[in-house]
Amino acid sequence: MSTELQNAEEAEPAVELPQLSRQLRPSAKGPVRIVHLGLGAFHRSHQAWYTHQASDAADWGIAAFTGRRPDAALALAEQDGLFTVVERADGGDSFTVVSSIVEAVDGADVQRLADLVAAPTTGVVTLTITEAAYRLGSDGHLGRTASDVVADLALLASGSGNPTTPVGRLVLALAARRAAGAGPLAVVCCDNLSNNGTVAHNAVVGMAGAWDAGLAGWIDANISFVSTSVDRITPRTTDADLAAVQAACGYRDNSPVVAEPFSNWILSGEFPGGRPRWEDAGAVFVADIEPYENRKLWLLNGAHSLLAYAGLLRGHTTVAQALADPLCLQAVEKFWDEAEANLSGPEGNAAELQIPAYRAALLARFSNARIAHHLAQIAMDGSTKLRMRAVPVLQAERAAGRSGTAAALMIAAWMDYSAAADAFQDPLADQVAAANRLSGTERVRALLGLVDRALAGDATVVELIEDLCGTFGEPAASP
Ligand code: CS2
Repeated sequence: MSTELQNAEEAEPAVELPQLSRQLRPSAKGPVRIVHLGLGAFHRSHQAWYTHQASDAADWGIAAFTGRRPDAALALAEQDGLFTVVERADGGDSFTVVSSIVEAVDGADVQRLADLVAAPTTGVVTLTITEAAYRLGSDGHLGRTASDVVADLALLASGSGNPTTPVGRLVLALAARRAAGAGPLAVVCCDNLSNNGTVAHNAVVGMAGAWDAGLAGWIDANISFVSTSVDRITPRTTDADLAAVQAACGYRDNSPVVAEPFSNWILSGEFPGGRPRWEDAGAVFVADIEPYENRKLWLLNGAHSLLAYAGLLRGHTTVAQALADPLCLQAVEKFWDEAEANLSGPEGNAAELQIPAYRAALLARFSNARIAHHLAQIAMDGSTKLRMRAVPVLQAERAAGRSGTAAALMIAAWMDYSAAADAFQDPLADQVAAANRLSGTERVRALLGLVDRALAGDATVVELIEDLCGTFGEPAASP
């Protein structure tokens, strides 16, 4: 059931969204068949939006659990799970009320999560828990030394108390499903990681196995980990966005989400517990996802990270502003050239990926000045993001006998930013701060080691990155 509210005249004035919900949802809410971890703006503009548009949406209600923002559940629950997607194009906004979320829950309610995951009606678990939340070690498996992972493993072993990491919570919920004999389901990772299904598998089975080998075996036999490439630029919602929805639609929505009109979802894997007809909203199912993942992670996300670090060092605030700076734009174009040289399509042919058109579209998407996409938001968790966005391109360039200067520049910009930033959010923030207390080559080697140990052992790469530091501005003096 979709309601397009194109302009103020069509909407009734001053209606509260819960009241509106009775018109939008005259029948009972759909049953929960999807459990989501990581209720944030991106989940609502992407997976919830695709599910809402599926022709069988009425059968596939979503119960969404918050991660870092428990208040998001309260705000959404107060309006019956309904929220507005504002599609913000260069030429104006359009508004859709999305009704696929039927339950919004504080992530700390692990009992509710376990009950829902254990229900035989649940067929899909989707994840947007951030790249850093998988606690990936440099070997691609769960790093078991992070303090919250250690604490969750102790909790699971003792059988008392609730895990706090999303992976720990999911492991406990899957144990409940096993105990209930509810059978197989699909875990669909929607975070920006290469081979994200495998990453999710390794994290979940890694934590389960450290607790109970039988559970790890059951997960391997019963849970399908689907890989996806997800795409929709979704900046943080602002008070001005709330006011814009009220002015245009005539109702008060405390949880709207703003996104670009473009969206893309490519998936690969099995759905043993069924799934909504996401293809009705344009989702694509493929056998080999890697070429599409690399295209998106390197070209879109890689350019984003480069613009974030370079742009912030040069005093810019948003993606559109950074892109308008010739020095930043030139760095992006050069990085794209390097990335493109290492991309190939599913049949082994780069032309299949239509990269020139993809690049042109990205330039248009990034320059949408009506989307205030803050560089500071993209800059977070760089030590993890660079592993997906810069490292593979740099490695591929080195393997081809080239320098990989543009990819190295992204890493150098991150290093400069890490020393200059007032607020630096990263899972390895303490180690980054310690590395920044070193100087010269030692500092560069230590920082690079946090991103990729092998590259840090390559003296040529360390020297290249050291030379590139300072390109976008000098970092502040070490504390
Ligand atoms: C961004 C992504 O914050 C980031 O790191 O690069 O969230 C990006 O906006 C999305 O992947 C777009 O699909």
